[in-house]
Amino acid sequence: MSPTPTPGGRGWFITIEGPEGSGKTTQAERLLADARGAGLPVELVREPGGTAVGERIRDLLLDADPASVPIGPRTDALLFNAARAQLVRDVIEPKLAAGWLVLSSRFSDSTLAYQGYGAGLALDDLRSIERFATGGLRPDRTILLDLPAEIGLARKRGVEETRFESSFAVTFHRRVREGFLALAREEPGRFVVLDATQSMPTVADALRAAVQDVTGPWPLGSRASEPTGLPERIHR
Ligand code: ATM
Repeated sequence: MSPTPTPGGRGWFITIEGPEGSGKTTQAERLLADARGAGLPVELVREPGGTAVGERIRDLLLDADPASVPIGPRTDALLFNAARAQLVRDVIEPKLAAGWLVLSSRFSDSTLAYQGYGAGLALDDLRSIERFATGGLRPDRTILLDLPAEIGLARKRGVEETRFESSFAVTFHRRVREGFLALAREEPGRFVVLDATQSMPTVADALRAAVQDVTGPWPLGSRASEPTGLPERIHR
């Protein structure tokens, strides 16, 4: 059963996860536009990033320059979580407290998939760091845009390549994909897995349905229909 929105209550935290080239950015932006169009107070953030310090950490982490000093997986795990801690504190928690729908392109499951399943760090250790960084915040729903590593990497080749595409072998990316799928199997109530090889509009429809299953349908059932003035707080 879908949770019913409570007037003046806490918002919803939805994360979009998936391997490279799964279309997360495009889909997240489309969902944002749809939600805004329906008058929902909504915020889209991306990881790593979303705050001034987070964007600086992003530059450090994703620099594809082969001459830069190699970064180890433990450093990766700590830096991704450092950016996450600031994002949760400065953006996600305040918006949720104000009743907004918060969409995040990647969150903690990416650390488990990339630094855990991909790079081999212990999942228990990563979960402890995550709890410390997020204060225990968990997504209400996670949509996994799933596709084979080879297809995703081919889609991204030559376009916005980061260190993760240029320095990690396809076998790493296969483990990442399998990791995401294993996480989804562990928590079927939180995850919805979508086949990201389908057409963009098909995935967009399924993604919106998965979100509305949590928030209730838009605009009916959304806080936009309540006389609270919330739509005026839509962040543009
Ligand atoms: P985007 O492609 O979503 O911008 O993410 C950048 C990279 O950061 C992505 N690389 N690839 N391929 C996945 C990686 N990443 C991690 O390794 N751990 C994390 O916790 C996060 C949030 C991202």
